[in-house]
Amino acid sequence: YGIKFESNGLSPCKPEPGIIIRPLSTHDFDKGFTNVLSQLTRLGDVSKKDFLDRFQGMQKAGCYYPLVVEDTEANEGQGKIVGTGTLEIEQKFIHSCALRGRVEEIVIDSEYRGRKFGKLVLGLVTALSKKLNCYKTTLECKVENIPFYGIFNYKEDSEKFMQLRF
Ligand code: 16G
Repeated sequence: YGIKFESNGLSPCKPEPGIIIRPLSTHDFDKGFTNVLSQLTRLGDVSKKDFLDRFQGMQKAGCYYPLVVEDTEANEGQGKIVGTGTLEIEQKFIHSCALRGRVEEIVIDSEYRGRKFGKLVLGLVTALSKKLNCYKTTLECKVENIPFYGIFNYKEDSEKFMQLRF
């Protein structure tokens, strides 16, 4: 997506030997992408066709920026998706027809936590939203994850998140 990000001397392309962060690709279903997502919430039934159709829809919409962390050395060099995070861009009339960023589905495989991959993904989607001139970028998270998002200056405000579940 044309962004560069550096933190603590770690490069976004190769934070560790064998680890890369890159945009989602069609091959990632076979590399365990949905297994990572299932560690965030209920995945439900998602076949390879479902994945490809939804990914194509996102690409067509043009406002989704899904990133993945891949361990390229896992599975005898076949590669394994070990983390993900997505930036969504919403078009507004308000604020002089501004853009709003939404950070979604940030999750790292349980076996790969504690290696700062979550921070890299969040840093990248946040930097991307700034580069795309979003007037604000928001996210929903569990209370216990507030300190994590605080590292990148996400703050609670007086607005309350409301939802209606179907
Ligand atoms: C978290 C996620 C959100 C995801 C939701 C799913 C982040 C920052 N937030 O709030 O993107 O959609 O979990 O939860 O990753 P649900 O299955 O209860 O809707």
